[in-house]
Amino acid sequence: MSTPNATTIAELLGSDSPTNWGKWGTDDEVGSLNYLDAAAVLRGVAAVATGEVFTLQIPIGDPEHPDPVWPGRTPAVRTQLMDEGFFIRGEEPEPSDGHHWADDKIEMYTQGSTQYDALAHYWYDGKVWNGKPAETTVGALQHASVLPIAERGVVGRGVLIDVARARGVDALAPGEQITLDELLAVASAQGTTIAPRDILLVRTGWIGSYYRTTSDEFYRDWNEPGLVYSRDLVDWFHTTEIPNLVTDTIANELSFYPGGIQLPLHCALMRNLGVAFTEMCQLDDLAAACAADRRWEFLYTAAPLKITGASGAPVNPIAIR
Ligand code: UVW
Repeated sequence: MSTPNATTIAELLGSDSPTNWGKWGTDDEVGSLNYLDAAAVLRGVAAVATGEVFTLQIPIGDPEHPDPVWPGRTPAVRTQLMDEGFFIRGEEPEPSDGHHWADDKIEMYTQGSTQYDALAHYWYDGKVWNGKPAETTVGALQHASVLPIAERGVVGRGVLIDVARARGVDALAPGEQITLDELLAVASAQGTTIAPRDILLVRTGWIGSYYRTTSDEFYRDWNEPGLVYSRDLVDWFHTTEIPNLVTDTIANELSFYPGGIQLPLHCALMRNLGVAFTEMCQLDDLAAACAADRRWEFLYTAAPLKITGASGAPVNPIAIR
């Protein structure tokens, strides 16, 4: 069990934290996404009622709002490499057939926008998802990179639990915690059943707040609000067979704990249970539509970019109500 006053992830989680290692074979790289079988896909399709479509990605490379990133990372930089200006300035020879074109490139962290984490993105005790050695991450993720998630795709029934709306705020404040009890109470107040194998979307309003404030304000006293570690929460994810946690924060959970512990749910859910993490989704418009007709279930679909060996990859998930 967990050690009181823990200062490491191993102490906090204890030696009996549940795992799904080996459940889908020793070489599995997509973990709890295996729960999204054909029946789960059809349950998602059955949740579509009105046909409204919501894209959940935040913009990449918006010069007005540099992409929000975990401190220490830098926002994406899009560079224009070719456009009409090159012809106007005589820097590009005129093609004989009259065609002109535009080209550009992006330099960015693979974790630097709305993104899927690879299951081997975060670990403790020298082992990543499914018990593979942490040395498999050296140079590139040889096991459980984002590529197998990208190749598989993610489709299922999504449910949105709108904690910010339930609290009557635009966004939770830094360091505010969401417990399992609150998550289930909000679901109940919404009249939403979180069924086994549902893709869980939790709204804090946090990323939406980035676009309404200054960078200084957003990054001040950095401690993202979100789900807080408890053994009950981990057991609930385990028994409810949640395949995918989707939130509107940069790292999907409360950032920091006493004792210097950072992001323990990355370890308890992603590394141990194989729950896929989708981070930095813009959920505000979807939430408004859900609140308008009090229907928080939908078809959720996503496929991150296929980047070999990467610890994450950008994605533009789609929710269809
Ligand atoms: C960190 O790794 C700090 O967070 P994320 O999962 O958002 O990349």
